[in-house]
Amino acid sequence: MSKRGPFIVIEGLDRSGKSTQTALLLARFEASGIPAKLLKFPDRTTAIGQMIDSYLKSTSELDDRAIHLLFSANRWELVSTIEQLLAVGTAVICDRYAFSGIAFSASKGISYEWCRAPDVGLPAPDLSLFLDISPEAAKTRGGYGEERYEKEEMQRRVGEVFRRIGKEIDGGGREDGRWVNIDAGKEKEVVEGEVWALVEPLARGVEGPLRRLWTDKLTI
Ligand code: DGP
Repeated sequence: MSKRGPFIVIEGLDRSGKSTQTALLLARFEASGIPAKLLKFPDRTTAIGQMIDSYLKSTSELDDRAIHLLFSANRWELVSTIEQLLAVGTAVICDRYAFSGIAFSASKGISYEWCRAPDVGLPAPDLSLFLDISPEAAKTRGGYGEERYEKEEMQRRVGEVFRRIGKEIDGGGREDGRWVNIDAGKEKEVVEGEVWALVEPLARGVEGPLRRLWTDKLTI
């Protein structure tokens, strides 16, 4: 049976270096001659993504649960693209995914289980890497921008939820893939090396079907 492409997710706090590291990871794939595609969530190019964009820029207001469901819908609308890429052996690298969905909305006080529910059944990454950085260190990297969540206290809460998610995935067997925390306070090149060391064993393809996130958490 031919292998499918690996599904890699990079998560992190704002200013943790996600965009840099996902771009460097894509370059590694390309240099190795392995087909790969970089996706970014939220994908602001779709109709749903444009609503998210104006919410993040505070040009529109939305109920916390309504925006949560839009973020989730924005992932669901890309599922067939992800599945098709993986099926033809292309690696998919995602800059943020469902874990951001839980982390940011639960940090506003919405229940963790409620936040997780709309993303149950999404394709499960084979490997999720969390770029961990303290909000203080993140702030020194040019400071937070103008967007809604880029505030120190919010980022602290978001980090706590991310660590909870990571523990649950680590402790929950292989169904939701593997989760690794990476110290993103280190030099860019060091982080890149650590990321590639974890990704390389999967880079040339993965055996077995794509799994689904948290299917044990909801009975339909
Ligand atoms: P980025 O384009 O990666 O800077 O992300 C934009 C902001 O949106 C960032 O502060 C994190 C937040 N975010 C990303 N995904 C989600 C999500 O699914 N739900 C919520 N509530 N926020 C998210």
